[in-house]
Amino acid sequence: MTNAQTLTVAQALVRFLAVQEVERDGARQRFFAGCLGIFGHGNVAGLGQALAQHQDLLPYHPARNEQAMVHIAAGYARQRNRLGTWACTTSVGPGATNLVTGAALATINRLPVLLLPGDTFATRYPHPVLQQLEVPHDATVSVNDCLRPVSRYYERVERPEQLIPAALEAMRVLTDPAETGAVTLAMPEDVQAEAFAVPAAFLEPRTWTVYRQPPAPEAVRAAAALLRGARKPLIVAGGGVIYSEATAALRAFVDATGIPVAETQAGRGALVSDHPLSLGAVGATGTAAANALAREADVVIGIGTRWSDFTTASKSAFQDPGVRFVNVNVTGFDAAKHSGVPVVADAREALSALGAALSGHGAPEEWRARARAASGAWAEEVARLVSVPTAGDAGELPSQAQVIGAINDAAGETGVVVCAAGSAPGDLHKLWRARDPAGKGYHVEYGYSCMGYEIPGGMGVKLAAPDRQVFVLIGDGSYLMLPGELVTAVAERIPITIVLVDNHGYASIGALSRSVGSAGFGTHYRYAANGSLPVDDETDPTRPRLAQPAGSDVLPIDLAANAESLGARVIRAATIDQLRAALAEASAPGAGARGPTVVCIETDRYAGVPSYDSWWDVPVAETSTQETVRVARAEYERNATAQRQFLE
Ligand SMILES: Cc1ncc(C[n+]2csc(CCOP(=O)(O)OP(=O)(O)O)c2C)c(N)n1
Ligand SMILES: [Mg+2]
Repeated sequence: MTNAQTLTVAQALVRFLAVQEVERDGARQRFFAGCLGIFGHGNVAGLGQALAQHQDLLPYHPARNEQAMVHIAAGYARQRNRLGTWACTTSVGPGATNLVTGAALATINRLPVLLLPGDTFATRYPHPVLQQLEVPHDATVSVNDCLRPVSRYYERVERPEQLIPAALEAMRVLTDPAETGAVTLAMPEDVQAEAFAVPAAFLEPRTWTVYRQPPAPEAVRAAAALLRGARKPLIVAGGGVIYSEATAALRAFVDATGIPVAETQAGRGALVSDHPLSLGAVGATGTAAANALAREADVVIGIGTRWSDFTTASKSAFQDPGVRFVNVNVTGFDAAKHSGVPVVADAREALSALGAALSGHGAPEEWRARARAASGAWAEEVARLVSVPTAGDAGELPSQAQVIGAINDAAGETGVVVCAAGSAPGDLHKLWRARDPAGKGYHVEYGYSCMGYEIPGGMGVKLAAPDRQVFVLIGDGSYLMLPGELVTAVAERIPITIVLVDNHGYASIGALSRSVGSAGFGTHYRYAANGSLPVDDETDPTRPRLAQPAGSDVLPIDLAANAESLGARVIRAATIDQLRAALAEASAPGAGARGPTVVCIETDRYAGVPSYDSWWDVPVAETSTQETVRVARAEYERNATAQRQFLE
């Protein structure tokens, strides 16, 4: 072959990844910031050698846990509106299977990440190798097959030549907004180190253009006809609005039509909170404003949303018997949901086409006035919640709402809040005042709601947007899942501020447990007393408290000391004033030179933010010897009658 170079498969892959670029609207950028990894026998000789040889082309950064490194890549990709990511390399066996949770998160959130797990020998000669799963009836199976259902593209590169089509397919999927997610190229350890003649063209810079799919004219006409007849139209903005950089187009559409906007978790901040037609969060964790208008809406335009059960309040949020949906989405799969008019298109293109088709026709003035009033009343409710301590049992401790208010103030217009699981995502969804016009100030991973995402996700955000301050809000439970990645933040000097909220266990699932009649069983980080786990006392359901059996003391865990021992700078705050001072100190110029700052604060586990006429379908036991469960079941059955199927 002419114009070919002899390289190992790993060397060819590293050189290929280093020169991939992505372009949208004429702006071009490098697609892979670098490669994250943890070495073992399955990748140290192949990819490890290639990465060492080509550090100048593709920077390598060691992580501490494989799941976490995928979260770093996903956080980065989301902050970059999917126009950039990282490759992640692992050994065979446990290193590879640790990727599964990260891959699922990326795929569910439709975020591009490239996974390069090592794999067992293509030749099979030395089998079984260390950490190999042997399946007696199928020699082609390895543990990496676990990655198939959570990958949008999967390939095992069993011959050197196979790298070329595999790498090209991987790039096609990663850069396609309709297909993107985790992409896995499993790399047998012998093949990684094998040399072959690599065509020069494979190693040349390559640009992947992200086209903006225009909507079909018939779809726009059908959607516009529905909207012209609507008395109570409502927009539900999802992550697609932000990824498409369509927030200005959304605002222009709203200003022209007067249609109010409610937001999903991924779409939160698509419209700034002080816009008079911004209703904020909708659904199970929705605001009083959005939930009230959703209940009555007759035409709902979902833009870039997958309609998760949190958004639809398990299909109970929209109660108009004739409610119809218009679904603007890059994927036909999501556009077809709820029997909606499918507008398969890029969000920005669709908004401008719909705006033109409506040519000034908008929502009736009465409905706009309702929306403005609800939006204003909600802003007042937020101000109340973040300032007044909602005294629970412990009384003295700050509430999580107050913590969120302090972070919101510290973040200003350009800071980014990062969160994923626990009670904080719901509180943030409701309370956060979104101020960044591009919608990049709010980053709650709620597709997979994965405990442990917060710290590595926040690191990815900071790497993607070094000029923004990043505030990670994390519960004690989530912290304990993956604290080790703090070491990576320290090693890489990534200056993020982590607010660690200690409420001695799972406030979120504790409240959910009480609502299904199980009194917070198994959700406290406390000693068992006489063989029994501590539970909550609900004699007064408006003021739950710990039943406090003697001996069920809090565990002697010092999370601040833990963070300190991993190399982070730690500030302990006991009050909201101290928290505000700590956030200011953490954000002071030069403060982050050493890396991450962890601000620890204890909060009142029982001081929750109310749920505003919403519901989430979590089935309650149909029969039980416990009276609390029977009461919860009756309530469940009453609530479930509000569920709708949206068949027309
Ligand atoms: C990896 C993972 N395991 C389990 C869950 C289920 N879950 C959701 S929230 C939660 C508790 C979170 O505790 P913490 O971080 O302390 O937040 P809090 O509920 O106290 O606000 C659990 C166990 C999850 N989302 N992710
Ligand atoms: Mg907790």
